[in-house]
Amino acid sequence: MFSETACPGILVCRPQVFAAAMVDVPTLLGYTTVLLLCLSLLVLVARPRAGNRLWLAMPFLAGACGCGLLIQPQAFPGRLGLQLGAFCITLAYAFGWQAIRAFYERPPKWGWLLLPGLLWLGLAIAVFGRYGWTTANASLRVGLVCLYSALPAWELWRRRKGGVPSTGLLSLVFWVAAALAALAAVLAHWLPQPLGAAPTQTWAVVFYNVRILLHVLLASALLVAMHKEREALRYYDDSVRDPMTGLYNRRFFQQRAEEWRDRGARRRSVLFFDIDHFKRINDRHGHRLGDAVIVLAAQVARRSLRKGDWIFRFGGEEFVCVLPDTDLAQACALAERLRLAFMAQAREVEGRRLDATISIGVATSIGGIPPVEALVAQADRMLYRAKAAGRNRTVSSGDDHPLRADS
Ligand code: GH3
Ligand code: MG
Ligand code: MG
Repeated sequence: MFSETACPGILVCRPQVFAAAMVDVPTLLGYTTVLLLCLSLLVLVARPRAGNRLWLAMPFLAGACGCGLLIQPQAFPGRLGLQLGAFCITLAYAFGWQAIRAFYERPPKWGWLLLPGLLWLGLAIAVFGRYGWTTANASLRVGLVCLYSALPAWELWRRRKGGVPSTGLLSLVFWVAAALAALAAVLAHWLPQPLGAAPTQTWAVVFYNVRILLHVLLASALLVAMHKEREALRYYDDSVRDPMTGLYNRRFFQQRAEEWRDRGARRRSVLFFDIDHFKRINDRHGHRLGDAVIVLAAQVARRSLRKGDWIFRFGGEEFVCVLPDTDLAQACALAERLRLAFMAQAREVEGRRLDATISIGVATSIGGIPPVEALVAQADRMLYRAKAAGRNRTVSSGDDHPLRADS
């Protein structure tokens, strides 16, 4: 079925070599085909709700088609069957890249997915085969494998920070595949087929198959792990966020407080703010507008505070902000910025005149560094004072008097 001249640059083997070595290439490819088909079915059946499941299955399907064609190349005239088989395997790598892009909800780049492989196919049929340029043929084919391994490797590598834990590991799998393919492309003249263009040897076929199988199994296991990790992360995120404002909730504050305690003392300040006369807003304008005012307060807090600051919705219309490495003067300045910004933006909400305001209590560590819960309790006491002093003001733990009122 396979001969040394059947298709330069693709899977070509001398049957007697394999008979002696007890390795039967069609059987090896048959196993690979069945395995790839099973994996594609598994993806389609096991992940029926995943929007990108087709892209997860496509590399396996293309790989199975490729191996199938290499087993039965006589289905097409001349060398076309083997060339189409190799094209399908290249396509499997390209679709693997798109499976990674689909994970990040990025659309397919059809030109990049299809054109390089088609270009190789055209050259293999019209030029390499005709003139016997086996090395150029093998180099280009393996070079494409290198390209389609490096692209997902890079895609994953730049997202490894802030991504799910398996991102870096999967990137590494693709980098190794890209490096091996790059090496094979350079050494194609000397490497036995199907790794390169020289006459085939048993070890080359076995190495080629084992490498593909390892790559497929590792990549699919890690990609499934990434899906699971992202799902778990989304569930976790839902459990620690308030759905109305998108801010962290009190449960997450408690978790953070424990972590901050474990990490040791660090200077920080806390703002505790509450919307003034909120019951009145609800009573006069209804709960729907009340909700809009709460969302507005969250947005203003996000915009007024800095990147490393933490904002939590503690209860109904009560918010806590934790400001790392912030002294009392800075915390009071931020609190005033927040209060004035809210006052300006809550003058009118959804076309209704509201003149809503907030009161803020500020606490900071003076002398020792108390746990954050103690700062929150202190900021709450300062908030109570701000309310008692007439609302719409900032009161800090540093002074017994309102910092500024009604500015
Ligand atoms: P003060 O100035 O002293 O803070 O007076 P207040 O009327 O704002 O009093 P308080 O802070 O006790 O009011 C909280 C009200 O917030 C009571 C509750 O009905 C309302 N509330 C709590 N959660 C929500 C919510 O998610 N949406 C709306 N619309 N109202 C809420
Ligand atoms: Mg209130
Ligand atoms: Mg309240």
